[in-house]
Amino acid sequence: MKLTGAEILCQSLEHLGVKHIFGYPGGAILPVYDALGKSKLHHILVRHEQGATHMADGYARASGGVGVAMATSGPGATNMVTGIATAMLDSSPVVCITGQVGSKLLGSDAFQEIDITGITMPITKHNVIVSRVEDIARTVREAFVIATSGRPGPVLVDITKDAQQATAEFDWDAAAPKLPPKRVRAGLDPAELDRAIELLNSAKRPLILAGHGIMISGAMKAFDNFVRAGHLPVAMTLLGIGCFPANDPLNLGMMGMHGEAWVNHAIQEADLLIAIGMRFDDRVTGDLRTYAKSARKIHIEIDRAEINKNVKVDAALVGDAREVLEQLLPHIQKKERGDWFARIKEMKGDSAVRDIQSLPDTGHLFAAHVINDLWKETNGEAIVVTDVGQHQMWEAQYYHHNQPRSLITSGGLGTMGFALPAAIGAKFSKPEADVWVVVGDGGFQMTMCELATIVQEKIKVNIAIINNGYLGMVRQWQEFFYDKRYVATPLVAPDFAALANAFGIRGERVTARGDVTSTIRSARASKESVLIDFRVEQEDSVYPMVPAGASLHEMIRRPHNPLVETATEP
Ligand SMILES: Cc1cc2nc3c(=O)[nH]c(=O)nc-3n(C[C@H](O)[C@H](O)[C@H](O)COP(=O)(O)OP(=O)(O)OC[C@H]3O[C@@H](n4cnc5c(N)ncnc54)[C@H](O)[C@@H]3O)c2cc1C
Ligand SMILES: Cc1ncc(C[n+]2csc(CCOP(=O)(O)OP(=O)(O)O)c2C)c(N)n1
Ligand SMILES: [Mg+2]
Repeated sequence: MKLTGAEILCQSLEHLGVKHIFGYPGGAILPVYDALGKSKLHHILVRHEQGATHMADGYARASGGVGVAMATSGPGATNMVTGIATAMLDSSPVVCITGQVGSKLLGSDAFQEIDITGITMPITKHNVIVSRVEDIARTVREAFVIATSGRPGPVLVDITKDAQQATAEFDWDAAAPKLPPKRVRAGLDPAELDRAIELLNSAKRPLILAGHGIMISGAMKAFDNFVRAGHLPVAMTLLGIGCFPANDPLNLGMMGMHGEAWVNHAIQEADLLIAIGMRFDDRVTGDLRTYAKSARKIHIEIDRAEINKNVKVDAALVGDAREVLEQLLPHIQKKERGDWFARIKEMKGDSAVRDIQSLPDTGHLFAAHVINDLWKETNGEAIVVTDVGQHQMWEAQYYHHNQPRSLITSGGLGTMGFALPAAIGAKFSKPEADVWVVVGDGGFQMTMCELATIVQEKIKVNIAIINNGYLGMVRQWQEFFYDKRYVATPLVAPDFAALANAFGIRGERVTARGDVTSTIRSARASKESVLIDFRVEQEDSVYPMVPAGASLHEMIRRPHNPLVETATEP
C-alpha cells in the first residue's frame, strides 16, 4: 500500500518502538503533524524547541533508550541547536527530525529555509537531509542505529516538505539500514590486556575513576563484580554518579573541580588509576602537568579517539565497558590494601562524619540543607534533574544516588535551562518515578515556559528552585577571582510561587530551615506538580574548588563552619 512520506515516517517511528515525540509544529513539518494525528504516537507540545531537545535528552538519559524531538524548518530547527549540542557533549542518543522547505526551493533562501545539516554538522554524531520519499524509512532506521551504537550521540534527519507529501510503498523489511559494515572488533589487544592485568594486580594504591560510560554500557553488575573482586576504591565523575551505590563503603564520592577533597588527594597519591567510561574532562583533571603524577593509568573506553587525548595512559582497553570488565574479572586478585584504605580514611578526616543537619540552626537556609533534606525525604530514590550552577554541584555533593540514571544533568556543555524540560522528558520515560527538578533562579528563567507543558500534559514533576538571587556560580568566580566585583550576576526574578500559580501549578515559598522537610513532604503527597521557591543564603560558595587550570590538590577549602564541605555519610 502506498503511504505519504509523513505516514511512512510515523509508521517507521512506531516500528522502532517510539512512544513519545517532543515537538513544535510549523509549515515545513505540517504534513508530518497531520500524519501524527492519525498515528499511535504521543506528541508532546513543547513551548520552545530547545525544550523539545532537552526533553528528548532527559527521556534518553532516564530510560537508556532514544529520545525523539521534532521541529519545523528555519527558526524551529535553529532553536534546537543548544539541545543538540548538550546531547552531543554528554553522549546522549537523541534523534531530531526537522521539516525542510521543498527540494525545488533548496538553496533559494526560501521562507524559513536554513541549512540545518550544515549548522549542526559539528554537534551531531550524524545528520542527513532526505528529499526522496523512498529514503525516509531507511534513513530513520539508520538514524536510530547510529544514535545508539558505539558511543551514543544525537542524529538529525531533515526531511523536505515534498518528500513528506509524496507517496511510496512502505516496506519495513526492505528499508533495512544500509550502513557501512561494522568494523569487526578483533577483541582486546592481548598485550594491552596483559599489561592492564599486571598493573591491576601489582598496584598498592589503586583507584577507579568511574564515568558515564558505565551507565551507557549497562555495565553496573559487571562493574560491581570487578570492584569487589579487586577490593578497589571508586571515585565518580559528575556523570558517573549512580553507576555504583553512594552508600557503598568502597564509593569515595565525586572527583574534580568540586569533588570531595579526599578523592582529589587520593587521585594525586594513587599508584594506579583505572578509568572506566570517562573522558578526563578538564573539570576532572585540573592542570594536566601535575595530574596523578605517581599513577600508572588504565583506560577502558569505547571511543578510541579518547585514548591518550588528554591523559597519556599505560594500558588502553578499547571496547564496551561491560565486555572489557567481564574479560578482566577472572584475572583480578583480591588484595586487602589496608594501608591505602587507612590513608584514604585519614584524608577524609572528620568532615564526612559531620552532619549538616545536626549543626546549630543559625537561622540561615543553605542550599545544602535543602538538597540534603530532599535526599532524606525521597529516601534517595528520586530521579533528580539539575540545571547548571552552584545548585548542581551541591546536588552532586549532598544527594546520594544509589541508582543508575537517577541523576540527570548537563555536564559537558553545562547548559542552563536544561533541568525543567529534561525532567519532563524523564517523567515520560519513567512515569512512576518521583521526579524532581533542582534548578537555580537563573537557569529556571531560561526555560520556565515549559511549566505550561507540564500543565497541558497533566504530569507530576516537582520543582525545587534554589533561589539565591544571583547567577551564583558566576558570582562565586567573581568573589574568588575578580575581587568581588559582581558585574551582571545579581538577578531579579519574578515571584516564582505566583508565577507557578499563573500557570496553574501550586507554588510555595520556603525561607526557614524548619519548613524545608514539611514542604517537600507535602509536595510529594500532592497528585499535581508543585513548585517550591527556596530562598537560600545568597552568597554561599561551593567548596572545595579547584580553580580552573590549577592542580587537582590545590583546592580552595571552605574557610570555616557553619557548613562542612560535605554532608553525612550516605
Ligand atoms: C558547573 C560544572 C561543574 C562541573 N564540575 C565537575 C566536577 O567537579 N567533577 C566532575 O566529575 N565533573 C564536573 N563537571 C562535569 C564535566 O564537565 C564533565 O561533563 C564530566 O566530568 C564528564 O563525565 P564522564 O567523562 O564520566 O562522562 P562523558 O563526558 O559522558 O563521557 C563518557 C565517556 O564514556 C565513553 N563511553 C560511552 N559508552 C561507553 C561504553 N559502552 N563503554 C565504555 N565507554 C563508553 C565515551 O566515549 C566517553 O568517553 C562539571 C560540569 C559543570 C557544568
Ligand atoms: C546557557 C548558559 N549561559 C551561561 C552559562 C554560564 N553560567 C554557568 S553557571 C551560571 C549561573 C547559574 O545561575 P543560577 O541558575 O541562578 O544557579 P546558581 O549558580 O545560582 O545555583 C552561568 C551564568 C551557562 N552555563 N549556560
Ligand atoms: Mg542562582
